[in-house]
Amino acid sequence: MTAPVVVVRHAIFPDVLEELRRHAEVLDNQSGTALDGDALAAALARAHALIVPAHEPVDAAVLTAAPALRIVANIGVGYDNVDLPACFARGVMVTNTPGVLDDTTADLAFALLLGAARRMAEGDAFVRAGRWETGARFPMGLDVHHQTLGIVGLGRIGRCIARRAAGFEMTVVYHNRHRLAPAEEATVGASYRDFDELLATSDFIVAQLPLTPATRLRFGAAEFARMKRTAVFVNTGRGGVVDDAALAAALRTGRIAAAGLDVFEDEPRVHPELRLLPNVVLAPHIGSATLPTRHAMVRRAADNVIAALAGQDPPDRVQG
Ligand code: 8YV
Repeated sequence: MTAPVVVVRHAIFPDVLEELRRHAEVLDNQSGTALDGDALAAALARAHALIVPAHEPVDAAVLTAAPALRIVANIGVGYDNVDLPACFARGVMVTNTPGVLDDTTADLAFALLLGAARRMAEGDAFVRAGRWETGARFPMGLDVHHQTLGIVGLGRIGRCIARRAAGFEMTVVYHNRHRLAPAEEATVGASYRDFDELLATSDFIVAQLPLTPATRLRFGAAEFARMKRTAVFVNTGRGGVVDDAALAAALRTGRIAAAGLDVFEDEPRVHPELRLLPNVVLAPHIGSATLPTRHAMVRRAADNVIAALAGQDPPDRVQG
């Protein structure tokens, strides 16, 4: 019996590749550039499984080019890059990599929160430009300790952020589509607020939302107008939940104080105004970007593929 074929478009950890090779023929691509054009078409034509990073579109065209496909394994917890209805219509399973990146992403959320509040990027630029030596004064930052943190999207990553906030003796409030049970709220140490109240009363607001039709552009001019003028906004979920032009305007006009952003509406392009503003810390979607975490994500994606090719239900199957 011929071995199933797994297509991996980007370079992955060699040990995971070896593990995959024990179960399938792997059309891998350890070069620095993505498999593309005719090479990709030839590979997809034979593919039973496809492993992709969470920023790579898997749409009807990709699925049509892969008639034997059984599973799309996303390297990421988010899967807004995958056309789920098109996959499910073809009986193609979709998996993600939940859990293994929660703490790493929460660390970055807090780094952006602290960096924006204490003007780290500006301070770094101020020192590098030699302005400190000239006796120039550096503006004051904002306290994080003992302030109120509002988390919009208290999922696994949101809860890790709440735990970190406890270390800063912050008051944590949250807003979710579905309120947690009182016991869970007590465990997480967060109390529920409706959306507008959270926006109006929080000193720090972290958006930790997946991108869905319900969350798209959830934060626009009206939402920023409800926030405190001293508010700091952080987004480590998906860029599409924020109107970047409205955010830039709110930061430029002092409607809110600062922001820390790891994700953007039209990644990797960043709204030109955001790039010019001093009171925003910008990161290139590195929430999960540590070696141990990325290795765990790729390993998880491979495990999902190995299970599916063995006829088992993959551990991280996305339900339709
Ligand atoms: C990406 C992420 O996977 O997990 C997610 O949903 O957004 C990230 O971890 C990573 O940036 C690779 O694209």
